[in-house]
Amino acid sequence: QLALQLMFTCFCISVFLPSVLDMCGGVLTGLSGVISSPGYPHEYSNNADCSWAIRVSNNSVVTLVFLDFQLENNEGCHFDFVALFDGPTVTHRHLGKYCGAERPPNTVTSSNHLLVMFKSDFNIGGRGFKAYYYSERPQTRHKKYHLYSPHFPNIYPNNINCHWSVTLAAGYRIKLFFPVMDLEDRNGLSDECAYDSVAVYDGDTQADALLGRWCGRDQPPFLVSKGNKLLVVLSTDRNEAHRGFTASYLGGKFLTSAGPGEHLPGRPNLCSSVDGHLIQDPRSVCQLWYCRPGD
Ligand SMILES: [Ca+2]
Ligand SMILES: [Ca+2]
Repeated sequence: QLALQLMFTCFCISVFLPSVLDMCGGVLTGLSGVISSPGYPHEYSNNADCSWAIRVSNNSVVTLVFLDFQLENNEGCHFDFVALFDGPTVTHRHLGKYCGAERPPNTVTSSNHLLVMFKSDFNIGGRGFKAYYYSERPQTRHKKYHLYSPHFPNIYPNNINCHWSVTLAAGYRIKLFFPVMDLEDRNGLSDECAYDSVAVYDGDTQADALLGRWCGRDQPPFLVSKGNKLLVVLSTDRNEAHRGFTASYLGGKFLTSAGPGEHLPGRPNLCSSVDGHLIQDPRSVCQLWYCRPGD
């Protein structure tokens, strides 16, 4: 019976090294769960070929979050890689292919299926990866989401660094605005937001394009992401704190088939970057945030 069970649960047998039998992959149907490369956190085997088919309840979507990631690096990820698909099979939309040591971004599917594939080649390994997934109901239409600085409307703490990372389903964009902005004023000499500031990045890391940095009572304009991710970072210094900020955002999709930042079909001089194109709400939203002591 054990042999039979192995046949069903073990998608990943190292063909070239018969002595190494790594179990990996499978069908996951829980509301949430953890997956990791074979042998994690020890080095994964060569010639691994694992597939996890994640299926959550109908009308829910899957969010995948990587906790740790270290694979053989190679431009284009041809040797060892993790590939994600927006559906139950590899014929569905490709959500990303990753290798190296940089943690892949959080990924949200557009349906209740996610396929995670891990492959390694014949040599050079790494620690592998560990990730968890969870399912959630897509949000209702025209829902607005909110962020608040810590303790708002009371004064925020000194010496903190807070990150809000907003991820919508692939294909959706984020429109962000700040109804309340009340931070310590800019440095009068340098005219820069040198003390406390809110910065917004057009992606999920501070290496992505900076959309702006604000402080005092400067009201940021409406901001629209190029892709489905935005990062909001609040940094405060050692003294003088104010009420902080509130931010609200909506998600939406473009009317045209042009991707974010692409030219509209037949309109080579128009880029798809206008607020008015936001017409539809995201199927799901993922908002993670944390604060830690500042530098
Ligand atoms: Ca390898
Ligand atoms: Ca301050």
